[in-house]
Amino acid sequence: MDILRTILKYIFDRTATGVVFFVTIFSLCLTNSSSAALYFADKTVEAGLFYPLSPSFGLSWGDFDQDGKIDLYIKNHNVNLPSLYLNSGNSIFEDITDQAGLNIYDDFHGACWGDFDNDGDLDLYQTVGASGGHGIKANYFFQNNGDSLFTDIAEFAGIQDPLGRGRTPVWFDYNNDGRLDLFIANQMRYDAFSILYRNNGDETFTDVTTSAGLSGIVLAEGAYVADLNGDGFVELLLSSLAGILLYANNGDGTFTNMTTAAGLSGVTMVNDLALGVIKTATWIFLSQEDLPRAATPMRQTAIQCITA
Ligand SMILES: [Ca+2]
Ligand SMILES: [Ca+2]
Ligand SMILES: [Ca+2]
Ligand SMILES: [Ca+2]
Repeated sequence: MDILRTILKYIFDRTATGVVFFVTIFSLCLTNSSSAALYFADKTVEAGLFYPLSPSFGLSWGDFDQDGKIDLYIKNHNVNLPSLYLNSGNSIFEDITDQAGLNIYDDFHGACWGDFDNDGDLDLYQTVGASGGHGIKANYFFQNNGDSLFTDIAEFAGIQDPLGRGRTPVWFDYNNDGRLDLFIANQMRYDAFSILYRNNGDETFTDVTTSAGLSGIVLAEGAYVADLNGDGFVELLLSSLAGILLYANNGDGTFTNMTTAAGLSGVTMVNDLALGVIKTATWIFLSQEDLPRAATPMRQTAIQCITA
């Protein structure tokens, strides 16, 4: 566990500051002995994923062509085109960004895969930073055509969110109607808060942020979902410059801010976090930072148990 924790801290410390200049892929190796060793080997070059001098700003795994092999999408911020890597098998990836129609240069931040139309293939939502939060720039929603080509339908779907300083989108079915809904964590723009879109089932969405009790979230960095209390409805957990924010799903289309009640109000400046289960308990792994970023390096990675 110490090894995993060290690796997690290494990844968090770098992805949270947005200064990853190339993608590194670690291959997990296990021996067959009873006292199996655990170690990782750098396979970036052999896998065809070496892309120097490109701030990745995160990545998203998803088997978009449904061949059973998980593929990889990397955003590359606004320095390079994004990269869609097709998993060819045998641990080799092929860059098919151009063929897929994703060769669009923009201020890309978080992206996530989700089958919003329940046709079996993964679609891709991509946020942009809206010119540092001072401009108007629509997000992208790439519908999977099923032939390794994608079409931007964000305008038709009503989920362009052009004012939002997009950070992290996440797909989840908040109302348990069988259709994936979309939450977007937006940061530091007081005329464009984080937003929840309900999936209408006809390839369009409706902004339900206010009626769902999620209005006014302005400092969010990351968004994560899990059914933390086991009632069948998914909770929303945010990393933000104001700390961790926990919104419990009430099961009726609304959420309640349970941050303080859950004992999470004392955590500040959370840039990124991950949920994990260790010995049946759910844990939050998080990275924090001090501002201004240039003046103070990342702080510690904290680990906190929120359920017994
Ligand atoms: Ca695949
Ligand atoms: Ca789909
Ligand atoms: Ca839904
Ligand atoms: Ca729940």
